[in-house]
Amino acid sequence: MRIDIISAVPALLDSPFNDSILKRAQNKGIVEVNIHNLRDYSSNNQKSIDDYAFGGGAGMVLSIEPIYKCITSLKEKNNYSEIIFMTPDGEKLSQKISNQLSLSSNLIVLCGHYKGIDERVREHLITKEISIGDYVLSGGELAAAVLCDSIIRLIPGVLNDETSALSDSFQDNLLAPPVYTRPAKYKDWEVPKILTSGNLKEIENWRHEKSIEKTKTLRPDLLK
Ligand code: 6GU
Repeated sequence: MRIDIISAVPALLDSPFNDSILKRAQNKGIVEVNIHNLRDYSSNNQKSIDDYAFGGGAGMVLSIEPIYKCITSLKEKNNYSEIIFMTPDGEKLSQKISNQLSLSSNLIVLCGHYKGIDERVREHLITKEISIGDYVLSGGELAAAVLCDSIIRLIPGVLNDETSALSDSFQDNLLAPPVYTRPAKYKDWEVPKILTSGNLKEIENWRHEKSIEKTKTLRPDLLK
């Protein structure tokens, strides 16, 4: 998979893709992430990428031209399953959406910034709009990093233990069970006995019960 992220503040995307699982996925050649600076597609001398809103009002609006030029040049070279715009008024991100997008060939992810974006971008260039929750961020970059992380970790071969993405919280509408590691006793705090029993079948049952218990308590809405 190839992911092209278009941003007015590309520096915000540096570290999430240069560490840990997302870096390893790229090093293994499973995913190629390219970050594009919108300013490189500005055609005026000042390298501006935004302008005043028609009809007045506070705040600058991202202009259509640099975005059009960037998206068009990418589409000439690659085929994309979706051209996604990160925006708080998009569809709320869920495990289901991430699962679907992880099966894509290639994706373009456009980060919004400032007050808004020329609506014609959304009318003519974007195929999907995604929000990461009901709160407002200063820009789409952090949201894009969240989206890409949730997608990339699902691609086969990215996680060492292939089953570990399947046992994540939300994959089966259940929260993940608690986990423990050594020491089995720390001060007065002991690990549930069953986990050190070596009885794999019973441990499996215990984990499933705990998942249900935890979901009932913390997220009963998931069980509906
Ligand atoms: Cl995708 N962008 C911004 N700016 N704010 C958000 C968001 C996205 N998702 C939730 N809040």
